[in-house]
Amino acid sequence: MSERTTNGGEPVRYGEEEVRRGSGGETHQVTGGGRPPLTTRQGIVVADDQNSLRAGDRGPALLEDFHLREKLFHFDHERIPERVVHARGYGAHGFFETYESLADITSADLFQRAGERTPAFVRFSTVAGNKGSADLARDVRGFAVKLYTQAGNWDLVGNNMPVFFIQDALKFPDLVHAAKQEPDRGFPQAQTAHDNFWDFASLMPESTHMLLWAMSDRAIPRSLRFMEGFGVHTFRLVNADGRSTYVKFHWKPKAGMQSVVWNEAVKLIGADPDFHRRDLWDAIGAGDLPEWELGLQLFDDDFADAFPFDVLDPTKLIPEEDVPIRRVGRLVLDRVVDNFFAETEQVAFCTQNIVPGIDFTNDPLLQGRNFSYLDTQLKRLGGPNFTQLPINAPKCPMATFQRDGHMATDVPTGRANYEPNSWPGEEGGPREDPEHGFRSHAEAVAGEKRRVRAELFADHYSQARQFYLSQTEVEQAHIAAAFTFELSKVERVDIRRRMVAGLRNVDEGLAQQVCDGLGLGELPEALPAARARVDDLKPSPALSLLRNGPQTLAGRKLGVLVSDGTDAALLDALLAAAEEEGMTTELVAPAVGGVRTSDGEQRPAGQQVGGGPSVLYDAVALLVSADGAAQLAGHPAAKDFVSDAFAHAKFIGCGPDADALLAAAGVERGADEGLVDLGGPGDAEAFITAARAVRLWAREAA
Ligand code: HDD
Repeated sequence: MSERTTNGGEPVRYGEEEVRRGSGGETHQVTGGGRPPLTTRQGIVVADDQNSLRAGDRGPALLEDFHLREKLFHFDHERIPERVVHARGYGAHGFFETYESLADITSADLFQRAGERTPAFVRFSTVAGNKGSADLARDVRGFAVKLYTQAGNWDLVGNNMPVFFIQDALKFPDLVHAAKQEPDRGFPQAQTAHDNFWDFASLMPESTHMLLWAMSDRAIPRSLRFMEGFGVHTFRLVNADGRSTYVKFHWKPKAGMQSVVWNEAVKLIGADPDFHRRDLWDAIGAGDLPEWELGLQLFDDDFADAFPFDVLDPTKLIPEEDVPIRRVGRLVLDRVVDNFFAETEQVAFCTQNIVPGIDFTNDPLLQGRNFSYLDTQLKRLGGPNFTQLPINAPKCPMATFQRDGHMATDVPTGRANYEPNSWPGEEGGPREDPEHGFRSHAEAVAGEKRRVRAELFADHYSQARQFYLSQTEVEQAHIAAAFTFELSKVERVDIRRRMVAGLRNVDEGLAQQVCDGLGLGELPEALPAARARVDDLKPSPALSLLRNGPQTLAGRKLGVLVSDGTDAALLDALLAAAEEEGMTTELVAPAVGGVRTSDGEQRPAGQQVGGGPSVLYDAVALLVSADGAAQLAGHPAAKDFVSDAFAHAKFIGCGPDADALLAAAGVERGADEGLVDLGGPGDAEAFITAARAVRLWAREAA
């Protein structure tokens, strides 16, 4: 043990776990107790991390203080450019498990052996907002999957919507400029509810189908765990004989789909800007592992030729009813990141990362993406060696003659850094492998060099209409409300009118509702359509979120409002029923310290009522004592807890003594079947069973 004196005059001892004084007299722990010594980046052990080196007690800092300089230098360079789109994201590790061999349709190594697991990393994201924006913004969600296969990395860089705004990558910078904050004023942040976006969108009829998706509740998912993912483009699978099959990739959430309503999203943005990432972190931490099945839609040239749209057009989908989805494996996320920056930030996806057995098509959006992703990483990650970062490096053997560059961490050995070479054995380095190496599908290509779009790309409204007609009435109403909300934020009336004019080509009823909602007066004349609509497209029930809801509360969260004197038996019965269902539960109390229940026990709360609004939960219960109800009736946040849950069509379990609170919130006990009494035996189970519908949409329509 050693001792020394700080400039505060206090003795300090080293060796065992000790405390010492900084200049302000505060205490700090020093090394010992299993903690390693703090060092500089050069490995020099730091003796004092509280005071910079100065000449005299009150003198200037000294230039020779390498610890101070190194620490500030590194801090000054901590930030890297955020992604130009999809800046806000959250990732997790997991694996993909193959159900059955797909050797007949693809030679891709990961699809050869049933039961085989391939490590995976997934990053979910919003598109338009900056890195610090809120999770619940109305936006498309990125769904980027990196699969570290034994034959190299395969990145499936998709979204939670199966189509896209534009058909040609040349328009991507315009789309993103229009969607992000306006350049002169630097706002609005993380939303498309502004003039520039709708100006562009209304001038680009090809965006119509995607706009319908973006204005649907798909754009405000309840959880990243409860949304679908799509590879969007048509890709190819190629088997060992070189035979190609077209494929569309789908991720189907095992937990079912679920979104929030817009008013809820607005409140969630304030209540918890990290709602989605916290949910993912918590679920994985609790062992409730998020899971998706990989679905393939497989089709051939004959189908493609007969399909009324071009399968290379990324603004079109192929309805599941036309080409059924074959489920071929599952993706499970089982590990949160150790370090957000090292993994989630530094992960670099690229549509060009494909493996033998998978290939591109000529989708013009995909072709442009194939350039853009590699290019953007160079800027964002600062050099060509980002592939050597652990999160990006393949987990299979890798050997290349690419050398040097900024931050190279590989240490290649051997004399040859070129080929062909005549150095023998290992000295000569790797060689190409005609048998196992990647070969492009030998597609015949011919044509005049021109800037054109294929004729079938010109139908911008048929599938938009099909999507709209495939929705339930509730979903259709939400779409109309979303268009109305967004266009109401647009200042220029001519832009509002132009958009409504475009919507007339989708559905007159929708256009009329939006027109009325905007107070536009007369419906504007419909925009001319470049190609006549195909009007006999059958609705596709698979496109409806509500028709594919969970019918279970597993993985969902119950919020229970409690007070001192809450009936302990009722509370325990409810918590047990919820846990039996696979829900997580949280007590919301007047103070986070908790409440004393009727059995005299002190129960800590997860939230205090001001910080635990009902938007955080999928269902709520009011298990307050009569005194508690009376007190909370005067508490604005408690009243909102109840009235919001009601307005958001949630199921509400009403304890026997909750009347004063219900009345204060303007909610009548038993007014509909979503208000379930909790009091007698079996009530808790009955409440959970009823709440499996997740929302009582009839309440919204009433
Ligand atoms: Fe993109 C990021 C998905 C069109 C250019 N894109 C990015 C991410 C996702 C997508 C999920 C985030 C990756 C991550 O988490 O790191 N992008 C899509 C989908 C598209 C699409 C599904 C249409 C089907 N993207 C698209 C086009 C271009 C780009 C047409 C350019 C021509 N995308 C980029 C990018 C980003 C990106 C600028 C920003 C950060 C990054 O790549 O790594 O290169």
